[in-house]
Amino acid sequence: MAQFQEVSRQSSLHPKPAGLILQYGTAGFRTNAKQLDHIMFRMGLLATLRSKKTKATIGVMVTASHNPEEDNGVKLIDPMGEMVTPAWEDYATQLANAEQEDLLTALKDIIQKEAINMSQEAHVFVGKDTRSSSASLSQAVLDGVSCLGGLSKDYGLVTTPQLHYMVCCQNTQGKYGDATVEGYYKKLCQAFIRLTKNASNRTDDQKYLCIDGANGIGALKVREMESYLGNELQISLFNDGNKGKLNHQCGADFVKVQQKPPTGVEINPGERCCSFDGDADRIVYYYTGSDGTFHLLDGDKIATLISTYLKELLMQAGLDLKIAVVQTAYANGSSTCYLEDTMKVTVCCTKTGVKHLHHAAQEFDIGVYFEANGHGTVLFSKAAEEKIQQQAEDGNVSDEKKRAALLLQNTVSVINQTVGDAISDMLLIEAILTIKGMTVQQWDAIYSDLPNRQLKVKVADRRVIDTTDAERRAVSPAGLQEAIDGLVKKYRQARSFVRPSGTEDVVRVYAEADTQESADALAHEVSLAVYRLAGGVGDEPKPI
Ligand code: G16
Repeated sequence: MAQFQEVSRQSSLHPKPAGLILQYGTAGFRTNAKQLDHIMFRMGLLATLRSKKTKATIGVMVTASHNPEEDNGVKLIDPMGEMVTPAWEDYATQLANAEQEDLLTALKDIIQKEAINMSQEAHVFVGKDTRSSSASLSQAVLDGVSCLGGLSKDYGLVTTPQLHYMVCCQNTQGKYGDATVEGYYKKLCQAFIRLTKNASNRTDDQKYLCIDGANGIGALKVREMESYLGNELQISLFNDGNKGKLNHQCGADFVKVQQKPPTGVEINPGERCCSFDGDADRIVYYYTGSDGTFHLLDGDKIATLISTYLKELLMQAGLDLKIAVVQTAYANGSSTCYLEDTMKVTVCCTKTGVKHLHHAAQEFDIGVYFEANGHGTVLFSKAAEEKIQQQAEDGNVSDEKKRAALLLQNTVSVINQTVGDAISDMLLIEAILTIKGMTVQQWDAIYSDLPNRQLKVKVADRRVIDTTDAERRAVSPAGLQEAIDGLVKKYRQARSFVRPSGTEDVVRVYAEADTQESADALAHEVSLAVYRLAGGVGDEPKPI
């Protein structure tokens, strides 16, 4: 077959380093960019097969999100804008790891297992972030698509959630929106303006927001979007990529893990600030107090704000829809208590990775999902969207109910339901604060976080750690969980867990306790246990 001959020919231009083994992880393949050319070519092939199989457009995003500039990676996007299914993640790993001479066999194996009709048309959307390696790597994806006869559309520089959005728009024949970057801005900004325009007494100060763009694609896209926002939001953009390095001492991951403001941002006390990550699918908020103390509002606080707002609106609209919040083991214990005990909403816990949270959130009328690191969105079931629309259009309901239903309708439109999206989440949060007339300090005061600490430990092979119970308990190596249990008992209100990262070559350690000193001490002691029992390399972890 001519297509296979073309694959053979082109694959020799994108050779796999012999013996290199990579795994499709938490969010696709991710490692040093120098090792990824063959992976990108092969993911172009796989996306084409997935498109033939689903008879729909598939997305391929070249990005390593929060990782350092020298890394890169790739995420595959399924027809409705969601992450690719686990079975296809396995195919991705098989295809990625086939030695050069076995590539055609691995490819044919997938075609046969999935009974793919190779004469079916295929369409693939490709996007990339601002890393210097992204241009040639996204070309390798395009090469992979073309040699199997697939048709590609290269969106060039876009945020990850923008590409998810385009794929969904395309496969819903425009029902979700226009599959263009302009269409994305128009849909979100118009909804934002409709939400905020009637808010009374909103001062210029309240419209002011300081954004840390992590020196990445999010900064470029915020600049592009500004003109669609009218005067409703006044943005000061820092770390826009003009001089700083991507994700270096800035961005959502840095701010969340280090619990301090990013460099390169001028923050005045009390001012509302937010940070995006490298591909703009995560966001965290923060401010500094007049005494200089740093206050972080992470994914848990965002989920709480959004679910409180939605619950109130549903009540005002007279709609009986079930809201649930989906979190991971990293969720601060205080947030879970507040959501369950005070707000009385259902809370679920899943493994790390938006694909898991997204899946769980689909089980409810309204599923609010957020990882503590600021990655999340809200999903509305089709039935929930229909009920909201009926109530907004029903001529017989009271003005109050109608007003709330209209707000809900515009809230649905401002949200990118395909995946966590820093830009969409930011507009939603800004709208909620405006509608509720709430300051960032009042939002922060909804509950107080338990002091916590996250650390990384280097081990020879992080796969020796296996976990269960949504990653809250380690089942291997032997003795590790018992060691953690013993250490946790020494502190008050304490909790700790460890898990291998799916995006970096490290083991992550999380600890929380009643004081920062205790959380720090517990995180350090657990890190030592990991180092000793799971094959730590390099220097022993030092106290914080
Ligand atoms: C990705 C995933 C997130 C996950 C994060 C860290 O984020 O999309 O769901 O929380 O990696 O994962 P891990 O702890 O396994 O390294 P991003 O923003 O880097 O794509």
